Amino acid sequence: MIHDIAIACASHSEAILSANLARSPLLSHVQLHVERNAPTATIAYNRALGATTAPIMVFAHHDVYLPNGWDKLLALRLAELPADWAVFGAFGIGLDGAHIGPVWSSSLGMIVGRAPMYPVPVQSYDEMLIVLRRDAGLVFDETLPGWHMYGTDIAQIARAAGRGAYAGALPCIHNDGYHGVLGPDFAAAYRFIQRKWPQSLPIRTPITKISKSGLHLLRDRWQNRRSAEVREGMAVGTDHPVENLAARCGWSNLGP
Ligand SMILES: [Mn+2]
Repeated sequence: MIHDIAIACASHSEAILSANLARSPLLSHVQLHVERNAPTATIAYNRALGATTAPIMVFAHHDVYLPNGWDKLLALRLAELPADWAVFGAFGIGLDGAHIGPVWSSSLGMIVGRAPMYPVPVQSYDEMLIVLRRDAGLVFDETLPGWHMYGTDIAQIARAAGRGAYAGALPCIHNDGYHGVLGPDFAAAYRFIQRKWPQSLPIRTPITKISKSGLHLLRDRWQNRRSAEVREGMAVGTDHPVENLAARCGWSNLGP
């Protein structure tokens, strides 16, 4: 191992965990720390930080699968990062709004995000997978409620601390189910980011744009309801073996 890494996960379902993240081949030689029954995502992730010591922490959803060789690819990607990096992600939103990936999304039935030739500075992350460098000293903000937008908040925390937040080509499988309408918990996270980072607005996230007026929240909730049927049709379901999804993407072996 070039980098000493640990995987951290907040899970409410042993079934989802065992069908996805727990099947990742790297777990034969990498620690998996699972936080169960945490009240919020940020509390779960800070608990995981406190319970582990690895210098590189990979925070992954329980419905994420890391294909064979993924840790070797991560080591390559981390070696490409500028010295100021504190956070790295598999899917992020560039400062120009570009979607940076690529990752497989079962809810969308496709590979999403550009495959950049170099690490790209980002303003937010999809929460599916976030890499944190422990010696940057950053922690998640436990005043952020619920299970949304902690990927946006940690990118902003890093940038406000004068550190780099990047995304780059780190393929992985997000075996996520169809997402219903954006609920009040999503709106609460939106308002939180809006209040916390006024000088950074607008901030684009993978789902919406956080603006001063907040009109985008209303617009995107409306469009989200309107497009529910189309989006449900795009989702491929979560019952496909994750190894098969990786194989379909050509990602059965990511190692060099
Ligand atoms: Mn997920």
